[in-house]
Amino acid sequence: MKNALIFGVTGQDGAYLTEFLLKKNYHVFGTFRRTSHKCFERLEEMDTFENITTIKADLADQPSIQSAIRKSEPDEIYNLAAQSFVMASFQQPVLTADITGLGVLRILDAIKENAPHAKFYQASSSEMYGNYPGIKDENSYFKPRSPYGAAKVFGHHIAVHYREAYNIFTSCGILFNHESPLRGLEFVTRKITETLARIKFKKTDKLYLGNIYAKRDWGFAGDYVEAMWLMLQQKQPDDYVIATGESHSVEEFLTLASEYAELGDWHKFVKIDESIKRPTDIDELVGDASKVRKNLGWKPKVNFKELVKIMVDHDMNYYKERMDPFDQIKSKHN
Ligand code: NDP
Ligand code: GDR
Repeated sequence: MKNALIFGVTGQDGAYLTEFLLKKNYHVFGTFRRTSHKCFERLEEMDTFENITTIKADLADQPSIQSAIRKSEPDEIYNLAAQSFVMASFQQPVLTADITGLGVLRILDAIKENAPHAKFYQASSSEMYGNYPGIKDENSYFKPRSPYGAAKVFGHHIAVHYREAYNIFTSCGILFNHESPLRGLEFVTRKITETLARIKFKKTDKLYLGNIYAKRDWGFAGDYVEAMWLMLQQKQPDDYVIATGESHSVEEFLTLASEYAELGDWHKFVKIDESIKRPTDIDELVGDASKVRKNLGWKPKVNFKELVKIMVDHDMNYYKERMDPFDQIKSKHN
């Protein structure tokens, strides 16, 4: 049985990766931060919480990182932990640089001292490319447009440096946006599907959005965690773009989701809020995943339309199940 240590097990990708690794019979160790509220909801929703070993660690705190590595004796380490919300990185740039950037270096240094033979996965991001035009691959230029993107560029380069300088197995997945019913509520896709469900069940009547013309290459998180694992099964470490190769605007996502939710024309309830727009945004991101397709045999299974449906269905069901029994009877007869 192999041991895997996941930094950031409580996040969206942490939940999907945990499920994936448990099915492969790994002993999964996952780190969490001390909080004043519950933080294992996603693992509980996936029914995996009881099957993993949790360890308290914060990427700001070197001793706790070292201790997590020593306790778990890992064969594989996945760093999914980050301040991952781009908008928040404009408001908290120093914290983002510390956790999303320096946090990677703290883990790498702890690996060098305590587990030099462990294989390490770094969650790099398409946000590193910025607004430079064209389809992006592993050789494309990085020109980040946010403190988050800049921190991820540091994390990426320092992971490559530890590979070259100390012979540590570090692989970076340059992942484009990937979503799911477990996506954080502030990210635009989940914000749309969750608010549509609340509109449907009369909990609210407005959806506030920012730049709806931005285009992203959106895939399904459940597909993307397989690529992370595949990268660590190779003989040699390397970097791979993980993407679908298609881009769609926020407006397209909104239109499809609204139609599928049978809410009709979204202009009736969407308001554009200038304060949600970022000081600098990226107009379009689309990735070329030929390398991972050719070398590792990975390809996405869920397409854009299916992704929208999965997310809308999940959020509609959530509110449906919690509907007042009296309202349920009324809605059947409407
Ligand atoms: P989430 O925001 O859902 O999860 C982030 C995880 O990091 C959570 O477990 C969070 O813990 C943890 N974390 C935050 N701050 C700290 C800290 N100081 N110390 C330890 N852990 C911390 O992100 P995703 O699952 O969506 O993404 C996983 C990784 O992949 C991230 O690094 C993200 O930047 C990157 N990425 C994501 C993409 C996407 O489209 N989803 C695309 C490209 C890259 P807590 O629950 O306590 O907040
Ligand atoms: P992103 O995802 O910044 O690409 O980062 P997000 O869903 O936050 O934004 C995507 C695009 O939608 C526009 N937008 C809005 N965004 C949010 N959050 N809320 C809104 O109301 C809204 N209206 C329009 C944004 O301006 C942007 O252009 C995600 C994160 O998961 C990162 O961690 C990851 O690295 C990248 O994807 C790849």
